Amino acid sequence: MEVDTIAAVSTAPGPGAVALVRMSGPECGRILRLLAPGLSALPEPRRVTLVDLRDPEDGELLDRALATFYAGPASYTGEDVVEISCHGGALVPELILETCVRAGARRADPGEFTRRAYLRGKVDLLQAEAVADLVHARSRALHRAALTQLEHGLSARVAALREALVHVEALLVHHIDFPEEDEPPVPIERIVKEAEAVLRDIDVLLATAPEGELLREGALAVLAGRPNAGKSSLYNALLGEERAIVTEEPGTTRDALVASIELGGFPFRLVDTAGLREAGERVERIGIEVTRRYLERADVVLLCCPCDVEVSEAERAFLREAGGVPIVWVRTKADLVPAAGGDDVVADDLAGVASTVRVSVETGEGLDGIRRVLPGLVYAGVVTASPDAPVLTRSRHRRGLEIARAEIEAFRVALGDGLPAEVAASHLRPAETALEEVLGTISTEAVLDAVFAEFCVGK
Ligand SMILES: Nc1nc2c(ncn2[C@@H]2O[C@H](COP(=O)(O)OP(=O)(O)OP(=O)(O)O)[C@@H](O)[C@H]2O)c(=O)[nH]1
Ligand SMILES: [Mg+2]
Repeated sequence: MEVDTIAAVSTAPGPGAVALVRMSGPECGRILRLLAPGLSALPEPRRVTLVDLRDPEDGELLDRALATFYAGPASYTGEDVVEISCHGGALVPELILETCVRAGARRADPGEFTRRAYLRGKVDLLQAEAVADLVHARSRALHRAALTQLEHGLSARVAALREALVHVEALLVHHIDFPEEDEPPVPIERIVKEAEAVLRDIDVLLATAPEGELLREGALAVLAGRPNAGKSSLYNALLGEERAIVTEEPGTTRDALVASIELGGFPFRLVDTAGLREAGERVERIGIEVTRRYLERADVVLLCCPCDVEVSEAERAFLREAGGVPIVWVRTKADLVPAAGGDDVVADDLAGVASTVRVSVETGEGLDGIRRVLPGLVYAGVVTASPDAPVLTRSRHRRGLEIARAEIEAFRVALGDGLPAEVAASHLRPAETALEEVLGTISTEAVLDAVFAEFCVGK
């Protein structure tokens, strides 16, 4: 395959002590030598070398930097790679990149290094995705899932599922045309059992998908309640900064505010909303409408009500009618009421409530309780799973496994209905294909474009 040499600044733009310029492709060794005329030969692979980088046209010094040459296939992309650690900032890395481009390299597309690593078999598609997740991770939970995926955790599981299917197929072939004098045919029941085992394993993985997909976006945790309940105060206290305006006036918050936050190692999008009430002027009413929309999408709701007021009928109804979404019943301003007092709701009202917490932003009481409670309510499966259990973090994975599942189920039903084994067998190939697509052993340009589009340039 004819490949060109790509180059990019792999570190984030902006001031920084050090930046990395990376090249991959057949020309990168030649380009390095062109930029570093002091080198009498290409540096030994994987050996960091101090070089003066110069503009080949006028010999002007660009930077004094560290260069490392990796000879393919023992490199990130599998091709020859050069990495230049230079001084950071807006100018130096860009100047070096520009010089590499003038010397024959092409500016890399987002994710192109990892795409080449995939195309050369250095990583599978799941590992390539894990690289993107690792770079974007804002919580320890996604960090852990990405590392597991990078270490082949998910790939190994999906590959094992595929192997198991191939085995089912082999048994079936044996069942269909065993030679007379050989062992007797494999009983259909055994084949069904093996197919069912694969279904169970797929279900275990699929069960991780809802939480796994949330790991990448962050679960929506909505602070709601009457005006003046202390929602914005709690929002600020959890974020550790004064992000929302707090006043003693009811109806302070109008627009919903969203912030990414890690609670107990898990990612959340915490939303502060306009207090719920019937009255209020136009802007506030619009704000309340926005609150309602957030409540419909919430993964968990923190319903706030001060300890020093009586719980309203509307609040009781909210608690009782809680749908599928877990609700945390938060009694705010706990400092105003001595520990035991202030709870006038009854067990009946609390039937649908997942957890109750008393908080005070004055004393800090209850804040840790919220940090502890929320991950368990949204990410229960991931919280209790072993740390290196694979998790499905993308709809791409889920869809692939769902297709495989449906085909295997159809296979099982067909055998159960006594259809000829040859007919049932027609479901196994599509199931295998679906798993191969998840792994990326087979892929289309469209899938690759979608996977690598979310990468940054230089990765
Ligand atoms: N003593 C005490 N006062 C609090 C506490 N939390 C909030 N307050 C006060 O309660 C008032 C309302 O607080 P906010 O955080 O603005 O309440 P809110 O629910 O966001 O109100 P709206 O945006 O109007 O719906 C302010 O005067 C806060 O200082 C608390 O834990 N203890
Ligand atoms: Mg507010």
